[in-house]
Amino acid sequence: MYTIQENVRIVISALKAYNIRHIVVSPGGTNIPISQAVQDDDFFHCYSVPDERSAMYFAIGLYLQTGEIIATSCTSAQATRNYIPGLTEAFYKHTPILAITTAKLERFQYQDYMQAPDQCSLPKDAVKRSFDLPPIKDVNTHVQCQHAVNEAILELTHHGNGPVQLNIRIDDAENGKFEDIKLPDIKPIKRYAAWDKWDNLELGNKKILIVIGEHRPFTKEEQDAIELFCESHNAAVYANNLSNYHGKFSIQANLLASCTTGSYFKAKLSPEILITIGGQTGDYSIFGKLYNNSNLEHWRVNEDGNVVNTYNRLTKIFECPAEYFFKGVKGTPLAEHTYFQEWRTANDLLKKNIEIPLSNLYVAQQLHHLLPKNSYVNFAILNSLRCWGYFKLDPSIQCFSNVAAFGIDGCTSTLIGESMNINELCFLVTGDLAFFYDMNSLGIRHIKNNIRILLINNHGGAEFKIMTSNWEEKIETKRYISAEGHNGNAKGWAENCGFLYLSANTKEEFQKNKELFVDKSDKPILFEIFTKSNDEKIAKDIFISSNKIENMNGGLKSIIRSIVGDKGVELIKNILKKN
Ligand SMILES: Cc1ncc(C[n+]2csc(CCOP(=O)(O)OP(=O)(O)O)c2C)c(N)n1
Repeated sequence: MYTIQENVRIVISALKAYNIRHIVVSPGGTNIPISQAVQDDDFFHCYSVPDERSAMYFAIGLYLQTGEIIATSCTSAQATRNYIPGLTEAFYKHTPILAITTAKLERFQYQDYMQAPDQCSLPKDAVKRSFDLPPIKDVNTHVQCQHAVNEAILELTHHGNGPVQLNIRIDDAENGKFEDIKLPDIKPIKRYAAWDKWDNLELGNKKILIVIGEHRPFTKEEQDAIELFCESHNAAVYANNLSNYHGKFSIQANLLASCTTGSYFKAKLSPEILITIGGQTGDYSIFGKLYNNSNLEHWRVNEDGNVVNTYNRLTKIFECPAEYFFKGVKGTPLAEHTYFQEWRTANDLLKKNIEIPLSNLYVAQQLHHLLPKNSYVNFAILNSLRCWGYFKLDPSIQCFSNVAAFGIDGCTSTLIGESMNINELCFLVTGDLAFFYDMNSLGIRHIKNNIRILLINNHGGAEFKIMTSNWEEKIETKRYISAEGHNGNAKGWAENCGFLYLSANTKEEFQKNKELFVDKSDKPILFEIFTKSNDEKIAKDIFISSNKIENMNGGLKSIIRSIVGDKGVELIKNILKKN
């Protein structure tokens, strides 16, 4: 029998999963669901201490003797305040105490409601961190609670021990309701420090996908370590332009991830172990395929050791540099890399030489292979990033984008910063809203001749036209969503700032200017290409539909198509139909 309040049940289950056995309980009404759950469960060693001030010091004593993490539980109102003296001692004593406080719903705070003071406003030297668990109403609050509980418990011993507050919001209306329900299944997340033993990792011959987020170019040592790891395991590396990784087992498969259905991906391409390194990917396609994917568990490798559960499948955190991790995980070289082959075969079948209208995607298709070796390329977020992500650039080219906070506000400034101390060409691919947002940066007096700005002017945020294309009958997008009709063109400002200005309204004009744009010049160059926002969407749709892999036979269809061509496929279809 447990409370119907799921946030409480998650906490109880987590205490058991992380083997937190000792709990000091102070009496009260709001924490009844917790007292009820622990008092009849043999797993817990319960101690009753009515005075919360004393309870917290009592918990310190328990820790000093057992060396184990200690939990405490108290009711709402003044109870938490009386934890503060003991918590302060625990904070400076580096004592891992999980202070489970219970509180009224947030909407009652500061409303003269009974027993509803703000319980998360503890002094900064009382707990390392404080977590607030809302009542669970849907999948979002469910994930939020699970995440907070995991993070709170891991925080108790992260970078030194210390107390942590877990504040559970209790709905008074549900407080007296208990049912014959099971505790939810909580899988503890394990954090490994460099000095921990890693010998029971059970990598076996599992399918392993390493996803590299944004990353500055890899050192040879880093790349070698990843490659050796892949040699010894059935691993593939999913890298996009921002990963700046070009090892033997890497695959740039952004388009593939966009073109496969979830079921095909799960059957063929899904890893069993997902290892992530680097920063954010900015890559919605792969995110969509990995998020909540029940085939996989996620191992995060990062020096920060933070509980970053991007895909909602996090099971292990390795707090170390990537190179250290890949060197530390040993294996014997494999003869056959079936998993990598699976990715490569599917990826090689994609067609990119497709007729599409003048658009950002067309420009990427026509220009990506012409960018000089060793240049730098930056992408404004979303549309530009996605279009260019379908194409692999020369490995000597470094790529960046402001995908960490996803702002369109500083794309040009970032590029100009990159260009300062080099002579190689530095390209920016940007839309008009992003460009005009940061247009004052063109006036920075340090700008050199190596700047190349490719401005795709579709007169607004085409991204939102693409995003809302299925809703167009219901809502109008031009005025405020895509914000069309601002800014005109960049000619006057570009020339005022000493740029050579090129422009194109047609594919022919684009083709005529493209060589000049990627060549050396005694001026920085801005190339403005005017496209229709509808064509941005049409180009993307053609690209995706030409490569769609919808079911398990999709791969087969693509193989046949690659052998006999589109006409051949039609012919075979007709023959099959007739029979
Ligand atoms: C500072 C900031 N404001 C708003 C947004 C939301 N936003 C994301 S993409 C986008 C539209 C970008 O339009 P544009 O630069 O013209 O590129 P397009 O989509 O047309 O290729 C906006 C407004 C943001 N990311 N950053």
